Amino acid sequence: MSDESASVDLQALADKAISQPLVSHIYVADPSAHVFEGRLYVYASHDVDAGNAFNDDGSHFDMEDYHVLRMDSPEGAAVDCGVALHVKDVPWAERQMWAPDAACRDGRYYLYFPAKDADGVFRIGVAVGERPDGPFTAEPEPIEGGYSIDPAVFADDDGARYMYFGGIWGGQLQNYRDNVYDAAFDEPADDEPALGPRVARLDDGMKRFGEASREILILDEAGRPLLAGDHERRYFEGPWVHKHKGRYYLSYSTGDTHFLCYAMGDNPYGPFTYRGKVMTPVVGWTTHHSICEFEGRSYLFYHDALLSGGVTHLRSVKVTELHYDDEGRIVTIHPYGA
Ligand code: FUB
Repeated sequence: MSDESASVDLQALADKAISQPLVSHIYVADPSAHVFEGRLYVYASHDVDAGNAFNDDGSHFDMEDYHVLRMDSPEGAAVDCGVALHVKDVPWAERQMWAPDAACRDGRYYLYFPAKDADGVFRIGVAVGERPDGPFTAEPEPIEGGYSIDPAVFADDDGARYMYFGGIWGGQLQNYRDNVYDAAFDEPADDEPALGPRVARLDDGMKRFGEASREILILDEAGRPLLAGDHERRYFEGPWVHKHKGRYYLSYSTGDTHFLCYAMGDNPYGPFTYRGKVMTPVVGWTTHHSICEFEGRSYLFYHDALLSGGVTHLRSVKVTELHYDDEGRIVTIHPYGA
């Protein structure tokens, strides 16, 4: 994972950028947006420069806390609600507070987050608060069966909540098979099915899985599993599930090819069939998003590294409207114009 933005004409891209950072006094990334109590809340990683070397493990993403942004509308100003949770207040976590998400049930709010434990293994934890912007109090132990990175919680119409998670390379998903960890496990060969994200229904208490997580299958349009060598389409990290006109959409990052892609399915567990790109690459190595409806319109929350001059671990959150065609396909967004 290297910083590939050095040779890019950043000023030309800045001139054509379709959106501006929601906040510019700090760097924030990995936005998970939700409407709670009639307002938009964006749960984000808080990027800092810890001085670590760039590598494929993502050691340069060494974040310590989370900030929540609040907006009255997608066009309105974003208010930084301050620190919602710090790694020093999470008993089991050592470092690298990566992409979070949040959910609400029965008037309480739950912040879900990945971090490395003392053994350098990513776990997924939960912290509980009384308000959408926290503060949140972390549970003493990570969620049993929650591992790797990038938790995203989807609330279905029947009230069930599902957590999607997992990311390869620095996110360590390749070290698991059937929920068993072994550092010797690796990515499948190029001609084998790619690893998919995991999904598990949360129990009603929201702090545990109600079942063992299972892998999600992503198929190509001919019904065959996407292959591990298909880097333009295969799952890498950053899952997000939303529903539109009764169909389930799984969107995600392709990592080293820097696309946001999506696949469609008929239920929360999949399989999902690949349908195309949500967004073409942004400035910076990572691309990460969420999709949120507000007052009948759909919005894509995403990040890029333009404000930092292309420093890949110093990112800014942005938002733009997202559109569907008549067949429910997402119209591809070009962050710096078509
Ligand atoms: O912010 C750290 C990691 O970068 C996230 O967990 C990934 O999704 C990528 O955005």
